[in-house]
Amino acid sequence: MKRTDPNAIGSAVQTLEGRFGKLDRVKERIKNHHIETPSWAYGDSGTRFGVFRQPGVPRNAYERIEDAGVVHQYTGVAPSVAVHIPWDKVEDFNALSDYAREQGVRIGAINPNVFQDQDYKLGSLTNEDPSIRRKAVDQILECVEIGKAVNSHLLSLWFADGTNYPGQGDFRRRKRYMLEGLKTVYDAMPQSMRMLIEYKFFEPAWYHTDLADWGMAYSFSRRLGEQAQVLVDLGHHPLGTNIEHIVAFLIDENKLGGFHLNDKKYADDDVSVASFNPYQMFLIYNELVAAEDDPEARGDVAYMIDQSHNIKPKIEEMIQSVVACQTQYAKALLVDREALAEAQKNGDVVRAEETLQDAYQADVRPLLAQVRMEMGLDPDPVIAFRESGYSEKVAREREGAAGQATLGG
Ligand code: PSV
Ligand code: MN
Repeated sequence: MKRTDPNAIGSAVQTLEGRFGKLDRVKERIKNHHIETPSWAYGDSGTRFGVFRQPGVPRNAYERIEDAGVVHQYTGVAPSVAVHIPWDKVEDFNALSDYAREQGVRIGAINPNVFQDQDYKLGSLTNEDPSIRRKAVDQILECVEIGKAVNSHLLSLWFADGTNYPGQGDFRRRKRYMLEGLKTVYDAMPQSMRMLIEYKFFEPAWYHTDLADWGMAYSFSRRLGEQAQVLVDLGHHPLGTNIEHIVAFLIDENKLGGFHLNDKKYADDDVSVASFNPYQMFLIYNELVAAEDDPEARGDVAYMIDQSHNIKPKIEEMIQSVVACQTQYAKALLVDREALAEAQKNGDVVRAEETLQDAYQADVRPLLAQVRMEMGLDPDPVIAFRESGYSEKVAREREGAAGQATLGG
């Protein structure tokens, strides 16, 4: 890790402008591209093989929000934090919300956890036992109320519901239970709230999951109404899936609600954004930017990170991930859309691909450094954070107390 040479930034950005034109508007858009970070990625996490404790790990919701505030302080673009209930449950959510504001952030998406309670072994909303289905609905309704209390407009739903063996459940009946439960929740939401429906094709259920893919999430969201949309978690697809195509399709249907950003190599690995597949991340952002540029495309997309920080120091990994999003977003903003459209219309495959590569291969690091300096931030957020001594400080202050373990991503 080397510090950016401040004297080299101006000329590097000028060179970039020589190739891509004036970048003032691009810089504005980068400054306004916000990424939400998840409270659960700051707590101790791990795998089914074990949880590794990290020094200074936050012990409760307040300390997780404090750490999220630090990520915002160094990046300038992570002003909200998603919470998971009951992991982040507190007596007084107004007080938690006030505390978040003091840390420079606000509470974002509310994520009900209906997958850990013993009652949910055979499902939550799709359980055959009506009293368990009701319990899950009530838990989610409580999250709607929390959302209202903290002025959050996002209810983000993921279900572990599914079966492990053929014959274990009736697919069609479970589908109807799911719709019924979602509808009860949907009807209780205020108009300002959006329901984001997340899908995942396996884990912890190994045979089938009740919301296995984007088509099922899309179908439920259509049955429910305009306030229901699909959430795309990048780790929740079979290997090789063309996620950018799904993204474009959902945008065109005004059904893309948001993302859980992360990366994967094998399964739902929950490793840091763009650590393995930066080109995929770029291609996803390319679709998003194309839609931002299209006056006919509607939509309000929530960009949220959902990762499991098991090995790297958590705050550093989060800063890296926010920067990784910014990097691919910045590259996507450089795509010459006119040239691309022309090449596509003319069937010029090589020129079309080269147009994307032109932007993807550009080094946008000096541009991001300049953006940060204009925002009054250090151009090198990871280094600046390391130099701040925050990790050592919280390691001392939070020493000895066992952190509250959460499941990452
Ligand atoms: C499930 O794998 C998931 O992606 C959901 O978003 C959960 O809320 C999150 O991870 C944390 O377990
Ligand atoms: Mn997720």
